[in-house]
Amino acid sequence: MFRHRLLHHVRADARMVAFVKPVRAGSWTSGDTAVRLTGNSIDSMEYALGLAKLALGYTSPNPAVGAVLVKDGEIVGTGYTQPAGFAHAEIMALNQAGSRARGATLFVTLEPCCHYGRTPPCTRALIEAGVAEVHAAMIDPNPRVNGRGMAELERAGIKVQVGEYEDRAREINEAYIKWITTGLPFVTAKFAMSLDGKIATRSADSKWISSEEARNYVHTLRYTVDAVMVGVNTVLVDNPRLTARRIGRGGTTTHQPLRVVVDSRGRTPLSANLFKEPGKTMIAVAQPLDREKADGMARLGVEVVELRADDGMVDLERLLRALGERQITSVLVEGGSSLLGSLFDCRLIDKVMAFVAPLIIGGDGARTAVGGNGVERVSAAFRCERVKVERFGDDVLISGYLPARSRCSQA
Ligand code: AOF
Ligand code: ZN
Repeated sequence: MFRHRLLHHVRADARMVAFVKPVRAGSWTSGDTAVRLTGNSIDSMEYALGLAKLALGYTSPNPAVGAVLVKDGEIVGTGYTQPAGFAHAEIMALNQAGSRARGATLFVTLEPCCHYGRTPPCTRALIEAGVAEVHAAMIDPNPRVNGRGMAELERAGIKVQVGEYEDRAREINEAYIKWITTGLPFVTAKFAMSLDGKIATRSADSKWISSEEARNYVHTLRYTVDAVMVGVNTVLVDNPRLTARRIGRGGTTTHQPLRVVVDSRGRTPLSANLFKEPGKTMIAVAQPLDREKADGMARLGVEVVELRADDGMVDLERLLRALGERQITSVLVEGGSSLLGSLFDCRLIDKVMAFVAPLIIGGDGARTAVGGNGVERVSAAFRCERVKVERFGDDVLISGYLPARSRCSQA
């Protein structure tokens, strides 16, 4: 009976289930048995991580958290974070468990909050419900929580444990972690290139270098980030829409990331495709727009921000800070070559996602993925850590993280 309800719960958000991979193959299956769990802590935390992934993409700026309440080896409640301003994961699980929460063990992917934010503290609710034990995969880096949640639970006589699957929990909320601790969004450089490193031919044709599978996945990525960013050249040459499509029920979603165009001289035409799409657009310029363009942008509801750096271009670090202030926790940079080059030169990239397609384009004049100044010596190159390789059709996605270094030292 309960399992049935659980299956329902997981299926309730078909929009997400369609593209969220289970944490481990076989962790949940179709048919009568929704979830295979033995009630031990590893399986329960793994299940909680899967639930957290279901919330990714619509909780921002709140982290995506999953929670599982287990009593006598049986799951009595599950939940994941609802959109910002609505219930946290623990509250969802407690509501489902009702009186069965008394004496239960909670497995949660982030330390329960102990402060009044948009919602009341989860610690209070857990104590009042009589939960006996709390396992959190990681401490909440929010300075308002940061260990105080676990301490409060412990003071109330609850057994606490931190750290099961911490790396995986941190990966799910990597954007939130950076934003809440620095005020800057987590920046991912995404590009699709041929085997010889080109992102277009010498005549700027780029449709399509990557496989359909890879391009579909990009829509999923767009869905999970708060903003998508491109340079004005990409708008002028490719005229992209920059929306998350091909996902959700019937392949549509109303949830769209903010579109940001970096456009130092204000060359984005008012007729650009990205203005015709649902969702908001921001243009970052380094000099005031002429009157007509400014009025046109205002009519289109576009936010124009002027952030001039010493070199007369848009100050990218200030732009990221301005986005962070608008509660943008993650930015997916989709090119082109000069914007990515400037971001790498300023050391503002946190993660790289490079799709490599088995094509050779050739041509001295054909653009490569990352322009800018680049480094002088190979020993100074940006080397990714925690590298992962995945396949999308015949394409390969190589992703990895860049270690945090002092920012913009060479800009
Ligand atoms: C939890 N469980 O599922 C999440 C937490 O404004 P509020 O009330 O929604 O609080 C936001 C903060 O709560 C957020 O910055 C983070 O510290 C924590 N998120 N905490 O106990 C959850 N999403
Ligand atoms: Zn909470």
